[in-house]
Amino acid sequence: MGTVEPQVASGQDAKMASSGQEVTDGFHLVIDALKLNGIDTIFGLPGIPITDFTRMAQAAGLRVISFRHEQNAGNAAAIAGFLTQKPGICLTVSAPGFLNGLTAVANATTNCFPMILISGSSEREIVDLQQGDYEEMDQLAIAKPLAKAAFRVLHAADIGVGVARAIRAAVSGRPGGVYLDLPAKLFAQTIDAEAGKKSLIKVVDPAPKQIPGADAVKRAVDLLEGATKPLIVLGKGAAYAQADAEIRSFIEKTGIPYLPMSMAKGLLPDTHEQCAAAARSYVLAEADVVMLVGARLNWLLSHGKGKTWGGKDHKAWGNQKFVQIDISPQEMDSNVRIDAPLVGDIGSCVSALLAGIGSNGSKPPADWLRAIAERKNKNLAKMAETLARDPTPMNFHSALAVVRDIVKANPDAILVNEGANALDFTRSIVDMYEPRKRLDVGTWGIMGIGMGFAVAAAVVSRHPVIAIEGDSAFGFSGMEVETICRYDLPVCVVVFNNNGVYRGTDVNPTGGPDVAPTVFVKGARYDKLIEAFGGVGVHAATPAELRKAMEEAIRSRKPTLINAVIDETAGTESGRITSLNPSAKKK
Ligand code: ADP
Ligand code: TZD
Repeated sequence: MGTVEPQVASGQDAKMASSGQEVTDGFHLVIDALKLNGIDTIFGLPGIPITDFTRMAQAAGLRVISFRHEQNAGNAAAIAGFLTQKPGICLTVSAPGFLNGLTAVANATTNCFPMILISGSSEREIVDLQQGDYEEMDQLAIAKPLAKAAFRVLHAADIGVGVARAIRAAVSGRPGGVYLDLPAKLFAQTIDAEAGKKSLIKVVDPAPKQIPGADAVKRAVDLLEGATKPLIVLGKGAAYAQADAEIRSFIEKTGIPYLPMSMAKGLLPDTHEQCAAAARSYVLAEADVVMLVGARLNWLLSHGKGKTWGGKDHKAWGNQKFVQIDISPQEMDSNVRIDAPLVGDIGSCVSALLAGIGSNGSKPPADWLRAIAERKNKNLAKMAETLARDPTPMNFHSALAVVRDIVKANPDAILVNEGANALDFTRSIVDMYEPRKRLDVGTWGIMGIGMGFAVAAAVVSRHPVIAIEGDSAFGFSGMEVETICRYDLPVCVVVFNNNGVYRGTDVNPTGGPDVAPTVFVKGARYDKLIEAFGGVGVHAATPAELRKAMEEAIRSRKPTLINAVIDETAGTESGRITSLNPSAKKK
């Protein structure tokens, strides 16, 4: 191949080796490898040893979005991956920057979002002898248990392979977070330019289709066709798969009622007549055959058993049979028996099912549909009554009645959502109309995704973004309002300010000067925060004020933060999952 021996370039941009041979270096090879694979954006935070890398990437035409904290850059990369099916890239410095980004990698892996965390690292020989280098840490070893895969590149000639492996690991099969360790020395290594170019890999078919077996398809079709109370559960895997037309066609052709998990809302409009979300507890307990499409039977679905599913006690299984579509074979039987596992990518599986049911697919029995419609209408009427109230101060419902209207009028806007009550109420009150428009705390219920998700959603979609944030949740990533202003992103942050975590009413039982652990500064003005950076801050104490401010934010596309004053007594502890709090036996 005629490579020159790797050497450390003395200048920043060594183009010619002493022999006169044209050379390239690690910096340029990483950038070229990313570009070759269609990566156009990097989310990161500069510093040793990647500062020059960020400059060169920008000079090379990549969009480099700089954050104020790596966790937010990592969350941005992860959700960019979810939205685009291309791995989102997060770039950080060594040890502390790497660790800040690592939470996002772990969260991405947990949620099946494809991302690659690229971190610079310190001198291997010093790190491995633990001699105390600047930002010393064995990053690869630490990343391994939290990432779907982790790689290190030591030689410039291996950069192409390293990037290709990272991309494949992130997006193939079940997507996840990948770590790519790039030691400082690698960036400055030079090799022959031609050899470097030849060493790069444009990944062919990074997420190959996985076609389900014909027998597995038949088993699933038979089970569904024999059902008297069928139900489909759509998960965020179904949203990720971008098989929107196939999924909609299958649901409408079979007439089977469906339940969207949080981030699958909008795959079909929430107002679709087959949507059973408003009769959730009824359909989960009553259905006789349930087909899971890119949704796991984890805690969010009560592990497929217990009272939620019609079981006698918390360990008991219900009477339903399950069909499960998932790209991961190991997901099957993880919590209860899966009677008809359908392993493959969702597009291929749903297409095969569509072919399998043919044109004579019979609709579910009318009494099942009628029973669901009755519950649904009753619950929707009850909700409409609650939403119509106009209490002072605002509560979650009266504020969300506004958000609901705004989202309805702007169905292309992306809704980011975190908090406890602010999350649960938004999920149940605000209808979504288009796929992949709702981004939230996901499988872990993690706080802190808000501003990272909002930045990435605006950057990759160019649509307006509305972030509905509990005041506690907002605090985890709030400094990124500067980032939102800096890049002039069309993001409207609404802080549901009820003076604390869950609510603002706890008192210190000792009567001492410290407030209770869940309480924040009363009457805080989060709107002032964004004004410091030139954004629009609005203090909204009534639904009318909130509506006006949100309408203006969407219209103007200006970075906006609305401090929405919510009754501090309105929330409940941990929102809908109060029961997960261990309660002390000794009072
Ligand atoms: P939710 O929280 O919405 O219920 P989960 O994150 O629990 O969703 O489940 C998502 C599932 O989707 C994972 O088990 C993952 O393996 C699966 N998945 C992701 N992408 C695909 C795909 N393209 N085809 C099939 N399954 C997929
Ligand atoms: N830390 C992290 C990273 N994730 C978490 N989920 C928590 C802490 C615990 N937690 C929740 O589960 S919700 C929440 C915390 C701190 C905040 C709830 O308060 P809020 O929302 O102000 O954001 P509401 O609307 O007042 O309930």
